[in-house]
Amino acid sequence: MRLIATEEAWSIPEVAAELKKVGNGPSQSLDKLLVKGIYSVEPGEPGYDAFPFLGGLLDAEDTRLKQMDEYGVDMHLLALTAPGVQMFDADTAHELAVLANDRLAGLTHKYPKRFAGLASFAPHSPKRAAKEMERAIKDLKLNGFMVNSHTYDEYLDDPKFWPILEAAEALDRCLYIHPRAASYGFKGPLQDYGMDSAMWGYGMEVGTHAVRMMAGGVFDEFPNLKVCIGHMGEAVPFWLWRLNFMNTRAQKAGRAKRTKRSMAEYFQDNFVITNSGVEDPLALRYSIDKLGIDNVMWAIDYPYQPMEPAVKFIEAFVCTDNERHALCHGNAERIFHIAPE
Ligand code: VNL
Ligand code: MN
Repeated sequence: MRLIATEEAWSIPEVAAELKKVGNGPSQSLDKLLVKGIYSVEPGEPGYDAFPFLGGLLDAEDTRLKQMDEYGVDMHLLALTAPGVQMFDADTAHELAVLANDRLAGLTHKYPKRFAGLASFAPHSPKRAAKEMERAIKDLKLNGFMVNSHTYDEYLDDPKFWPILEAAEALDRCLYIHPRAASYGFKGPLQDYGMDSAMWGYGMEVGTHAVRMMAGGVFDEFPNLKVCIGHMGEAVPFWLWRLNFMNTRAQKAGRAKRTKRSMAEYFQDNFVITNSGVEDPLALRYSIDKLGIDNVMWAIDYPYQPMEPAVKFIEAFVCTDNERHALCHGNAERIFHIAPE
């Protein structure tokens, strides 16, 4: 069975060098905890071993491919790791997104059966971002887009970002919303006990982003836009019944924007999810039964998540042949325009 892993993190030295500056700089963003840990702590300094990911992020052709061979992973859908270019100033962000996209396309063209790629863009300048998105698909033949949640505390339901959504819809490519740490106004109680991280804060941040987009009527404006969220849908599938019920009530009470369709319909038609970093068979079964098998894809979240257990998890997952085909590669091929074998 062809195995395509759909949320696989990667980086380039130029972005790592810029993130090192962020880690050593005055930023008050909650992302700084992770960024400093990965990019700014030198070997031997305290905390160096807490975030041992830089080697795995910068490597595609060496250890990563060897492990893919060892565990039978055919393909990684790579994307520039969070927070991507979104902590940089607008021009630096744009230049590094262009560079990362070129580098990523180099890998996907060198290894067309092993790597596919989600393009980066700098949301700071939405029109310029839309042009880079077009270049990434039409010239570089990349497979879709990734954005790391908020940009300077602003979310994609804000019409200022709509040129980006318009481009994704027009290019017929999925926009993957990956976590980063919570925005400034959202960070208060997440600052303690490691809750800023993938443990809890990341899911709250992206789940909130997805709900903002649905409640904000984004999909009335862009009915064919496809958004992917990872980590088993960042808990949204589990909330869906109540979201739908309460949003309907809030609309009647005049507290929520009147939308053409319901949240249940938007989530069904405009979202797909991956199980990145969640190896829980009950959660996967629930998500498939709730959303439909066409809307769920397998992912590892390498190198933040080790490859071997993620493969063992999907191999052991009890499902029909049809479901396995969809989860392991069929949906990824369709949604990310990856050539079938
Ligand atoms: C972590 C997990 C970080 C998954 C990630 O991106 C991620 C983490 C920065 O465990 O810190 O995609
Ligand atoms: Mn990830």
